[in-house]
Amino acid sequence: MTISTIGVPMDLGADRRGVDMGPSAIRYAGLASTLGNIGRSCVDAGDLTVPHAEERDPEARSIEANAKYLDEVESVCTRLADEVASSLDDGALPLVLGGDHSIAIGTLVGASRDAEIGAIWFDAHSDVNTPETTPSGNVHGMPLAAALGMGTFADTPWANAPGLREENVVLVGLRSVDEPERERIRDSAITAYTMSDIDQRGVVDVTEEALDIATDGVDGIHVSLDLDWLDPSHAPGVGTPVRGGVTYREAHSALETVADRDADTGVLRSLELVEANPILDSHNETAELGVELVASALGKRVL
Ligand code: EXY
Ligand code: MN
Ligand code: MN
Ligand code: MN
Repeated sequence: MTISTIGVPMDLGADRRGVDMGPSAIRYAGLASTLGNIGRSCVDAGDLTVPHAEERDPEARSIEANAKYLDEVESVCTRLADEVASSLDDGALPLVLGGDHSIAIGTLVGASRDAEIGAIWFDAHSDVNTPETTPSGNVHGMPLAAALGMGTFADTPWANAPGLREENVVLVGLRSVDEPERERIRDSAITAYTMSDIDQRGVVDVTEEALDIATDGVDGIHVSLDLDWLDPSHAPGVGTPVRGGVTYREAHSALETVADRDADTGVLRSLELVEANPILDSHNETAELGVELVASALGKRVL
């Protein structure tokens, strides 16, 4: 299956410059040649246009303080949803390159437009804040809540993923969850594995179970890989690092487990790599790691 790369140079959801350079850094790290080397054909659809913070009226910004730049996020995510849906229509596997994690709203909406999907969320954070609960106003802390129509996102149909149900959403590797997010997860049908679960059971066992839950009764799954899932010692180039994340080998093992399941049952429909910030990185190592992990998810093996 052809991989269709879609770049989204978005930083408005993180209110932080630098993460908008993520798609460029990931391509520079050798994405196309790496995928070519594992025998995957790859078409690059280029980057979506994303407005810059400096083009915005500061007054308008403060009005939207509980969800900064939500109008811009809507505009970008609506275009991204169309791109993702059209890649899938063409029989390709969309690979979305961020940018901050707010873009997952568009990916999930597009991926579930004509299908029932599950989602596995590899992330330090749970990303289920809403404008009522957010401590930062940053939409990259809200994409799962938006896609699932939680809180005031019930009133923003553009952000709701039509074929995604809480029952098929699995968070893996949590270690930074805000109190209102904790309650929201408890009250929902979302499954969540913390770093303690990974410590105790091992990352392969946890990922196998996550795959069982995400794939139950759906047409396929979306895998969203936030680079802050990894320990900052391996992935320093992210805007919201949290100590105590997965190691280099654990991350590869998890994504190889996804690839094994995909080889058996063809479950992987879409993939996303977000939060690489080259300004905070050292010699582009976080983007390079991201490329390696994408390759593992898409079937790279040593032998
Ligand atoms: N929970 C915090 C907030 O909502 O502001 C931090 C969210 C960071 C989100 C990162 C990208 O995963
Ligand atoms: Mn920019
Ligand atoms: Mn995230
Ligand atoms: Mn995160």
